Amino acid sequence: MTHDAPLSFSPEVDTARQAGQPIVALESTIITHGMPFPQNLEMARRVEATIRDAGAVPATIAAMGGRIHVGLADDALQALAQTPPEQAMKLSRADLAVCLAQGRTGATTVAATMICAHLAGIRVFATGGIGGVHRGAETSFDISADLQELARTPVTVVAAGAKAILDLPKTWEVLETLGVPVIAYGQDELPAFWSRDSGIAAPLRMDSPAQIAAAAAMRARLGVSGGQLVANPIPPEAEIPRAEITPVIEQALAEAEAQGIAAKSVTPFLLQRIFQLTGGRSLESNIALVLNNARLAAAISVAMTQA
Ligand code: PSU
Repeated sequence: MTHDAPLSFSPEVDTARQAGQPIVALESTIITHGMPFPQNLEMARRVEATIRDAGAVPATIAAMGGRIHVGLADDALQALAQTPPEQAMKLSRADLAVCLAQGRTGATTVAATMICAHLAGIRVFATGGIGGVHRGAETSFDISADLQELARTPVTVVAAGAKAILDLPKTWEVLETLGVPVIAYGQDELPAFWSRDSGIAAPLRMDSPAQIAAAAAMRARLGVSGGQLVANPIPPEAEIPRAEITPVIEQALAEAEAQGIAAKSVTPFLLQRIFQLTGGRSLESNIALVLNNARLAAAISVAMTQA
């Protein structure tokens, strides 16, 4: 590799790397901008424990003090969880280097976490839901950099689909155009974050971690750049059915528009508003789906190291 990235590994992740053990990358924007304190901290700890229970090592990623931290000690996780969103940069491909060069604190989105995971040699990453094409993108041009990153960086991302606040059909269209394999796990339809179904047929379906690991390995052998997206449906007991969540999403979107919320603030605003409108239920679902994705990502990383 030709890069000279300022990476700092936690002792646990460093040991795992040297031993060739399975590692799962985790993002930090979900902690700083995606969930309120203290549920964000509890979620982050439970996700890490879930990955360890499944036989892999968790590596939560964040930028601090001019370095990319890969694996956070519990005190760093706590500090991050208590950082007000306006004090942590929400990092994507465009601003990761700036944050590091200025020694600021930054939380990594899906796009930035993929870049950092790849630099660290980690091939699998678990999150909640990726960013995508925002509703009204035909006039706002608001499309998450997550999509472009999936097309460039060879990391398998496990998510419960794209967040249902987005324009899901347009999001899948863009991923198809970009050549990103979108794999529904264990069902024929794409999931829709809080809901298991979206009404949209999945382009690809796989039913085991081994199949997903084999697909990533073959892509590497072909020299085809980019990652793959595994769309893992939320467990049935935790879902909010589509008919119930749709009017809530529409209300939150209307409020965001009326208040002129734009750019990086849109997703955090909508998640927070949907949390209020559902009396906290959307957050419980969000945590359940992240844990479910962590379990699958760990199984994929185990399958990759066995291949
Ligand atoms: N998954 C969640 N909650 C989140 C995110 C993912 O359950 O908050 C974050 C990820 O970091 C993702 C970002 O990259 O939301 C997308 O933000 P935007 O729509 O502004 O690109």
